[in-house]
Amino acid sequence: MRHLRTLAFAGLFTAIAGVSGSVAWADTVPVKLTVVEKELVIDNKGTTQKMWTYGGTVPGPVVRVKEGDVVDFTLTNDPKNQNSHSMDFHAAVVDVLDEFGEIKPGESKHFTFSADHPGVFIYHCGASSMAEHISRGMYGVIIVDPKEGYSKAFPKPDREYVLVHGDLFEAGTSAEDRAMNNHWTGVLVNGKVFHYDPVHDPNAGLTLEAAPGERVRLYFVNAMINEAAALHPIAGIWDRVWDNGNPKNIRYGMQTVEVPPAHGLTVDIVPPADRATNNAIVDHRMKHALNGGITVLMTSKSADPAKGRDGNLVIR
Ligand SMILES: [Cu+2]
Repeated sequence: MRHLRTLAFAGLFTAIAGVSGSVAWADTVPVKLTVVEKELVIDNKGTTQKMWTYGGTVPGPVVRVKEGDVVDFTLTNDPKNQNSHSMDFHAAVVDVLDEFGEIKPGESKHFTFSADHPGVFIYHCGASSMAEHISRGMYGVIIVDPKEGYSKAFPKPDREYVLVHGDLFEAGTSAEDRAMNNHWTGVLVNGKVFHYDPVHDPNAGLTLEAAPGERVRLYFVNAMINEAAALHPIAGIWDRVWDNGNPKNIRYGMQTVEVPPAHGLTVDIVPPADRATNNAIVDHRMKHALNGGITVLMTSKSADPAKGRDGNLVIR
């Protein structure tokens, strides 16, 4: 898993006093992403489609910083690309025409911003037509961990996963048709339809895993361009939900949570401790679920200890 946080304290030595009186250090975190337009596998049987990506994957690399860090960002538009591109970090408060402006193939752009709001945010391309750039795969997740750290209301999870739902259109669908959702064919879960669902797709070889009773945290982002996602864990209940991933926005015992386009949230599920179980994490809008938007979370005592731990948040 690409995990772009670096722990260099160089440059910025700003002490941040948290509400609890604890002291955290703000870091400057260098993040460099290159836009790559390429053929990419979009399902479990190996079908490819021309996608536009940050760093060659859909979603792009997870960026993870802590509240108060300065993100030192450089975007490069590969000279082999055909299109102008840009970067819109939803975790940033800047100028849409300045920092978020587009650059041509062969150009680079640098800007910084302070990640002052904790949570889970989408980043995406904002170049015209935005409908085409996002739905061809130009999106990813930035997690801003709260400076207060964990607490009783925001406990440390045993496993963490990132799930991003995006659109799949028929190859060759125009920007205008994408904007109107014409020729829509399915939901990409971390870049593939039914990516983690061996129940509905015999070619699927991956699932999310946990041991019985573990607290599993999902950072969920809806990158679909026109439609909300109705996130529900079949055979489970969201123990806690933090809207936008901010620990202050807490709800308990939720069944289905609506996630608008270009929004994110953090949810915890705690499967039973006394048995092995399965949950189907779905976008409960049936056309979304039945066209790719289902993820199986398996719990067993033999769960892979590497999954959902140590920065291994996106299972590929
Ligand atoms: Cu773009």
